Amino acid sequence: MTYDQADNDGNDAAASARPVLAIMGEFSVGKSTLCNLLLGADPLPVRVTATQLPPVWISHGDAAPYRETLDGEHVPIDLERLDDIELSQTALVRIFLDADILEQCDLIDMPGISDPNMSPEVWSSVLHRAHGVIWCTHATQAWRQSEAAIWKDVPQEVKDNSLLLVTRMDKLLSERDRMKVLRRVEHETRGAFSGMFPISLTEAIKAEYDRDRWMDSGAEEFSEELLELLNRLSSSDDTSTTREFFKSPTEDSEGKPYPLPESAAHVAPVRPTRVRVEVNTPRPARSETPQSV
Ligand SMILES: Nc1nc2c(ncn2[C@@H]2O[C@H](COP(=O)(O)OP(=O)(O)O)[C@@H](O)[C@H]2O)c(=O)[nH]1
Ligand SMILES: [Mg+2]
Repeated sequence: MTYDQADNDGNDAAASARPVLAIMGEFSVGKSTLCNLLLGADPLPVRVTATQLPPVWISHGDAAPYRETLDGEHVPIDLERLDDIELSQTALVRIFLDADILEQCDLIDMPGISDPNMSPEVWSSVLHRAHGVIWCTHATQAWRQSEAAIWKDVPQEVKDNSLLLVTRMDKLLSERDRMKVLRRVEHETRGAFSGMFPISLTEAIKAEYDRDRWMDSGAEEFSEELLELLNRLSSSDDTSTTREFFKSPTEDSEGKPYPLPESAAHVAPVRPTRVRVEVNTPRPARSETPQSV
C-alpha cells in the first residue's frame, strides 16, 4: 500500500486535526518512557524506542507507518527494519496506534536535543508543527544551559502551552536535594512553562493500580495538568502564528498548515485512561486486567 492510500483509508491519518504535543529534552531523560506512559496499553513498538530515529510522530489509527523525506515525500517503512532508514534523508517517521490519548492529541517523540548524531535541524524543522511541548529535564542535572538556550527562543504562546517535567526524581535521594533542585529550576524557568512537575516515570509505570505509588511518583499532578492543557489546546482556534515562528528558515515555502479543530464542541473533555481509572472510578482489584500502563 502506498502512503497516499493509507492517508485516505486510514481514517485517522489526517491526524493534524488534533493538537500536537512534542516531547523534547536531552538524550535519555525519559522522552520515550513518557510516551509509553501516556500511550498505556498500546506502547511504542520496542524497535521504535531502541532505534536511533528522527522525530517519531504518533497519531491515532491503524494506517501503515511511513517516513517523510526532506522533500516531503511519504515512503512506507517496515517497523521490523528501522535500521535501514536513511537518517540523512528523513524528516520524520509517522506511526499510528490505537491508544486513548491519541484520540485527544498527536505526540512527537523527539530525538535528544544534544544528540551528536542528529543535527538540531532535524527536530527544529518538526517543532514548528507542534502546538505545545512537554519538556523533560533530568533531575540530577536539571535545566542545563543547552536546554535554556533552546527554550529561550520559543514564543510565549508556546511556553504557555508547555509543561516542564523534571524526570528521574527517584535518583535524588533526600528531600533536601529534591527541594533544592526544584527551587532552582522553578526560579530559572519562571514564566517559561505553564507548569513544572517533578516525576519518576519508571515509578509511574510500575505503579499500575497502586494509587499511593502513582501519587508519589508525581504522575497524578502531571496528568491533571496535561488534561487541562489538552482541553485548552482543543478549544483554541488559532495557533498559526506560533507554528509560523517555529518554521525553520529552509522551510518557508514548504511549511504545511496544520489547523486545529474548528471548535472544541466535538472534542470530549480529555481523560487519559490512567486518570480515568484513578480518579473517576473505584480502584479495581489488583487481579483485574490493567487498562493502562
Ligand atoms: N530511574 C529512572 N529511570 C528513568 C526514568 N525515566 C526514564 N528512565 C530510564 O532512562 C532510560 C532512558 O529513557 P528513554 O525514555 O529511552 O529516554 P529518551 O532518550 O529521552 O527517550 C530508560 O532505561 C528508562 O527506563 C525515571 O523517571 N527514573
Ligand atoms: Mg527516546
